[in-house]
Amino acid sequence: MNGSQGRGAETPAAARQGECALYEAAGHGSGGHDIVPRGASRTRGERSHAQGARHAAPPVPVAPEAPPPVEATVAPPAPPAADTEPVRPAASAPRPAGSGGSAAPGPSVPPGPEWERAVGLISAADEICLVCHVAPDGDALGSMLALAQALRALGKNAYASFGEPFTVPGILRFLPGQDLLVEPGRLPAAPELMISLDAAGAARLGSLAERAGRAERDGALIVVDHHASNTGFGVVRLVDPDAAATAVLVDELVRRLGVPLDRDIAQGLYAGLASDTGSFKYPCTTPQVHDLAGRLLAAGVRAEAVSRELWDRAPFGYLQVLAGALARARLERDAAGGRGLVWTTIARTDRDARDVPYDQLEGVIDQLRRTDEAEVAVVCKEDDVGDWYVSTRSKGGVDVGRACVALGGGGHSTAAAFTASGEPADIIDGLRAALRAAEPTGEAEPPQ
Ligand SMILES: [Mn+2]
Repeated sequence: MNGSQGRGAETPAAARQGECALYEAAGHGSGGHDIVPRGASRTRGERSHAQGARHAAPPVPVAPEAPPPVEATVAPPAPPAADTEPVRPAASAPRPAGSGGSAAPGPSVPPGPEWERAVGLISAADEICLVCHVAPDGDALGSMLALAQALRALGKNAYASFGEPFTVPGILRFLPGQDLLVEPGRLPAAPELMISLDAAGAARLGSLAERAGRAERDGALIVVDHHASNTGFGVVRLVDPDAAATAVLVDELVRRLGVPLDRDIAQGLYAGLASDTGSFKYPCTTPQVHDLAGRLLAAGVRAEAVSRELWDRAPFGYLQVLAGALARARLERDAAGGRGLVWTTIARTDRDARDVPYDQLEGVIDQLRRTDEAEVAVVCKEDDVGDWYVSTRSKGGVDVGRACVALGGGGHSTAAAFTASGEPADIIDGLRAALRAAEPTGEAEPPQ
């Protein structure tokens, strides 16, 4: 997977249904990141963001405690976030209000036998490698580190990793269990068991996809995921599109493994749950989600502290870049079939002037999409190599996913993205045309 066109798409089911899915987990706004078109991955320029980590967090030491062969030292500051984008639906198809119960996510996952098989494989293995999708968001990394710590509590040699760029996003550096992270190249070559978390397909594992494929051939790959687009990889598949987050599934797995939720494990799960529900705002926020959140708080998680790390902090330079982006925003009432389009741009020079790395711009779209007069919101962000990553959101009346797919990207009907080169004005011209071709989803929000 690679390619400058589009990024891996996360497509949690929830999102598809208008739920939560994945809006960015780690983003700044409650909204979420962008969507990531499937299969793509930002492979250029991410490293360069490294120095601007969101908080001046110190590099994350990634040295395994266990026996992994390594002494990895990762840590670069800034996260690559590009890809991480969102997948959470900003507002996907709204679920009927009050429909709380039914489609609630929950440990309803796959039938019992899959859980039993998973527990059996884990119990029999001493060395277990956990992997999550590239450019990990709060659900991917939080779920992985939570499970890694639970496995460590069971006495397993657990290693956790993700494909390059191996950089923990700044907003996720508060997550406990990072001492279990190992650079992808230093993972045991042939672990007894691999567990993939929050990845819809092996391609989303980036450089670790091949290793996962080998584990699958060896009958040693468990997949824990909640994307409706999951490709069906893995030998044992704990895949539930109705789960609000992979963290929901990990909670169930940890319970079945008999590991009590301690504060550190709960912290990772809470980060995942909060991320993929857009801080408990998306339609996937069911009673079951709050039940789990309640248990996590009871285990010692401080909600305000996690929320602050995930959403409520940013360097002053970010506010200045945001201000510029909002000042440049254009409202085109006639676009998007007369429903309105609002768009803006953030060039590399705009953020360089404020020393703001590319990966810190994910929350901008969440401000722009608040515009009452526009059904569609678009932010064109220039990355460090000069390509433009175009994030789009709709309120349900226009299928931006279709438009973005037509332009080489991907995503959901209400949140999608694509990558392009050239001038922003030309890119928007192309998007306008694609939006005209995209038919209404029939899920328009009620007029305000
Ligand atoms: Mn997720």
